[in-house]
Amino acid sequence: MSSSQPFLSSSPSSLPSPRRKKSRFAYKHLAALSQSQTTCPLRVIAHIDLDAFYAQCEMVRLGIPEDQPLAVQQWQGLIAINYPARKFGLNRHITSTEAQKLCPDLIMQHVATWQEGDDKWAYREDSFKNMASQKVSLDPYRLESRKILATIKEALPPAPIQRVEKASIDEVFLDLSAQIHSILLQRYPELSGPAPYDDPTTPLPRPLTTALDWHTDALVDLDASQTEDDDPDWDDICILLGSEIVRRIRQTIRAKLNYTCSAGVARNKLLAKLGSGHQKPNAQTVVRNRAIAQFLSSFKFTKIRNLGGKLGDEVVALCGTDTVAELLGVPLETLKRGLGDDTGMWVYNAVRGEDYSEVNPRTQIKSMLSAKSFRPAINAFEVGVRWLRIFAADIFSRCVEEGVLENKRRPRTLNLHHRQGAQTRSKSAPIPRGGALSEETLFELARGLLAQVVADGRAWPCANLSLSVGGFEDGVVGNKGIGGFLVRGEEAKAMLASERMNAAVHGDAEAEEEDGEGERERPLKRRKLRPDNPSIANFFGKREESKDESELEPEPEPLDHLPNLSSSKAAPTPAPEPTKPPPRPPQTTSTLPSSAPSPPPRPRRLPLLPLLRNPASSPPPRPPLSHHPHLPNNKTRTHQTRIPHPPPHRHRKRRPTLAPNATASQFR
Ligand code: DCP
Ligand code: CA
Repeated sequence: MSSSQPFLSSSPSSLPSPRRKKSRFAYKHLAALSQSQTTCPLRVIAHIDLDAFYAQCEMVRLGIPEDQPLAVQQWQGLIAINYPARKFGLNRHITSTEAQKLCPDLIMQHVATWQEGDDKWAYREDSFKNMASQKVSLDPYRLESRKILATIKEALPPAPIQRVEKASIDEVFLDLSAQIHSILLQRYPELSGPAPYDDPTTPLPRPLTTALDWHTDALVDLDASQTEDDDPDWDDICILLGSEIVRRIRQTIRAKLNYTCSAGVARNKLLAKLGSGHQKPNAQTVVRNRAIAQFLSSFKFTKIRNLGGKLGDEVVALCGTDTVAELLGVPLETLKRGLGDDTGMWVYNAVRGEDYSEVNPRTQIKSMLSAKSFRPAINAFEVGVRWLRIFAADIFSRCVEEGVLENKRRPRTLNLHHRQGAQTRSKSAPIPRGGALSEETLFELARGLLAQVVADGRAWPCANLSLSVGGFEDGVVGNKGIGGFLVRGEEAKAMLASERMNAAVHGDAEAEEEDGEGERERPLKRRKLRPDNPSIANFFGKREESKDESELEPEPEPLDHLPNLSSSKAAPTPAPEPTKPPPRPPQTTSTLPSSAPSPPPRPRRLPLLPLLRNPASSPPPRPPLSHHPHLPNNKTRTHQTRIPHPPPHRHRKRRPTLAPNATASQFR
């Protein structure tokens, strides 16, 4: 039966039959919900993903009407396309020239750029012609991303109830379990008492609810064994509460910042992420537990988080199919034999909608990279130095966002990568700990590293240069710091004031961004990477397939025992850091969140399968599927639960004037 309609209440006033008084869930599950346990069968996870993010940023910045087709241009390519433009068949694989033919009314807004010799990024009308002398800046989108994240966090209760994981520049996961637990206890007093006889395995009383109002949510059709006449149980109610929370968050983002986003609400990250992409733009999809099998059966499994890349290819090769429906028929033993025990198990679970990965709020940026591919290649030290000036300014401004001026965090190492033909050379240096970190410090160090490359010989022509900082350490604001880098008391204040003054004088955009947003997390969009080829060349390569610039933030090689200006001459790529085998399937990410206390696996730095095959890397035991038994069919109704309607939807306001730094010429 289709579930596009909400549950219907056939006899709201009738009493539940005595047979149906017990829930499938027990008091122990309620307790697990309050602790956001990843195996809790009542768990509720949301994934929020901004619609056509960079394109929306430009539309909001420029005050462009919502129905106007717009694409964000990077040199001759397109990197984001709004939904009105997608109706004309535009996508990321076509050039700007082709796009304009398909949609003559298209606004193409070039991304902001750093220009050689400048100390600040800007929007420039002629950027698309100046690839050789300019470099893309994604700072405008990072700024908007931070505002959105702050808005989401403000709309939620404080930690530890709040659990928000920034997954990319325009995506977050929310674990709503603990918040939903407290709402449940308020709204359903029958749940608040202790378990009878203190036995946590006692089933909960059945909800006195027969009809749930899903508002405008896109509900996924139910599994064949389920009908809309089946009474809801607590998992349905939890997901409904989750969908209310998410709807309010989306409305707040829209009202405060004017962005639309899509969301998925489900019992885990895997399903929530599939849900958010299900109905785009500006919609949220609810995947109820009893709709999971039906929902998943329509997908290619390569759409599942972590199954999109090399692992997905391996599974296709092994099983001769790319559909979930067919993979369900492949025995566990076959998957284990072909992929290794842990990976096989993970794939087996994933296609059944099982995923116990946690929402990790402690992701923090671990490194930052600024890079440029030169076409044509560059041939002189002075030219390279001019680019290093830009890279240093770019990285320093991002370090400021990370809180270096307030001693919140500070990078330990600086790395220079230089590519000539097929050869990449890397040099690194420790960043001095005494005193304040400055752009000049980074620049001078970088220049020294480039000089070393040149001294080694065969530096020209250079096709790619990149500078990165890594090894971020947490500092402590005040007088107690780790290591000697902390600046103390009055010195810190003076330094901060002087940097701000400097920023104001030079119109430094980063100073404007010091706007009190508490969070400094800023991973970029996760990209699918080849897990068996962990080299940094992957990031460059991947990016360069479609784009000119590498704006990624790969982690530099570990440099724990750095000699002064250490050198890794003629290194083909930075070496991957030895890491413990992941206990769970990998996250394919090119951003570098570190996660404490249990870091998510970072397969881009590791050969995936050999590690996953390691028996020592067993995933946490999987709870039995009997957590989610089917309900017996019973149509008894009692009363209807109503959750207050959200405020009416606000429409995007048109902005009459162009924002500062806008490129107006293309605005029609
Ligand atoms: N992006 C990019 N290059 C890519 C993919 C994405 O520069 N190959 C940037 C531009 C996007 C942003 O990241 O706006 C977010 O990526 P998404 O994949 O989420 O795509 P959009 O947000 O643009 O569209 P959607 O509405 O499909 O999420
Ligand atoms: Ca998006």
